[in-house]
Amino acid sequence: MNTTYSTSCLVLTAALFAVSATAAEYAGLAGRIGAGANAKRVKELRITESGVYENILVDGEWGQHDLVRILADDVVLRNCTIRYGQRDGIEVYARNVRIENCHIHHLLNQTFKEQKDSHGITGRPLNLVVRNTEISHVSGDAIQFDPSRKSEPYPWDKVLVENCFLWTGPLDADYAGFRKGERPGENAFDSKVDPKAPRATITIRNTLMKGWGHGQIGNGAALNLKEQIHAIVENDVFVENDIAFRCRGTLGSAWVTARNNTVYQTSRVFRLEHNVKNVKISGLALGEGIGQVFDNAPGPGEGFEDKGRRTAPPLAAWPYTGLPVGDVRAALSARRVVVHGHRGARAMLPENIIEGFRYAIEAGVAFHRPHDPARNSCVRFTFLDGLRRAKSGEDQLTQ
Ligand SMILES: [Ca+2]
Ligand SMILES: [Ca+2]
Repeated sequence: MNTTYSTSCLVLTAALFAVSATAAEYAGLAGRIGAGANAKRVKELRITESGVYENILVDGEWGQHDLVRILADDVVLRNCTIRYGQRDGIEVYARNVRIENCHIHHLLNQTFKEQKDSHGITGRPLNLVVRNTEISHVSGDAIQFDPSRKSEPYPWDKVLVENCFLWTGPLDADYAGFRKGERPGENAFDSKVDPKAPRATITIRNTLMKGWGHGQIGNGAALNLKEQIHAIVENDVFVENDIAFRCRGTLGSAWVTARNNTVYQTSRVFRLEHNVKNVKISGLALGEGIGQVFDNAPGPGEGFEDKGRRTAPPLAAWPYTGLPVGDVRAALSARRVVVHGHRGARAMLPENIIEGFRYAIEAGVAFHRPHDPARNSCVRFTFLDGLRRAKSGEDQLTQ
């Protein structure tokens, strides 16, 4: 750190101002969802060719069939409403699929007492994005992969869920075999994996999960993370759940990275079962109505971390389709560190390149003061407690 690498300083300073100007970040819907008034109406949709499918109302009229099946690669399904079925909403057995701006609701199999799964989105996808989509009132899971735990022709992997609203609550009327007031559903997301498959990955971010548990199964949870997966759960908000994170160590153990999540009105925030490995929590914010943070059954195994709690913003009154994640920078006890540049070979180290700095900034570094030649330091920052992480070179960034 003897020499300032001034090019790094300039770029870094510019990036910082952009971050500082960011408005409140939301978990939940980010725009209009569902089919329009002029939508084509069908009772089922079978997609066997690549392409864009949009503005379709798939109303199953309570038939005992899956409403949408995506069986071709390279498909976009958007601005559709999928409702009123006694089986699944969307099955995806395909690669490179995007589901966005959809409204999937009231998929109710059998009765509340004789519970059978109807999922919002299920199947065995590879490279799936689900974005700006609301799923509610399903008798199984809002999203579940893979119900048959298979690897042929490929196992499920690489799923991104963002800006979604996955919820349940008491039914406002009778629907099919369900009665008014019953609360259908198991989980917002539930994982099943072929034990011989590589670890499947899913990222769930900026998503609002509400109302799971208290219903059709015991230990009902928003997230039922189990078997051989790595789940990255970040910038999500959980409201009114029995359990927010149910993390399970059996059948290969789930790995769970939970960053900057906010939880309200939840009996148990984490239920940690069977020495579940690599549960890494950072920046957890707990708001009103929290029972216990950890329900250890019996608790975490190796690789457990819990760093840097935040304070949750006040909970808005229902109804809402999105909630602020909270300003991850505001509530933290500040700590100053120096991020500095180098010349020559050290400038090539990953922690000293602009990308490394940019990563740190995105992780929540706040600007403190600019270039200080007298101290040979490039830029000073206020580093946010709990966010001291970087792709590499954490020592450099946290002094
Ligand atoms: Ca099905
Ligand atoms: Ca389930």
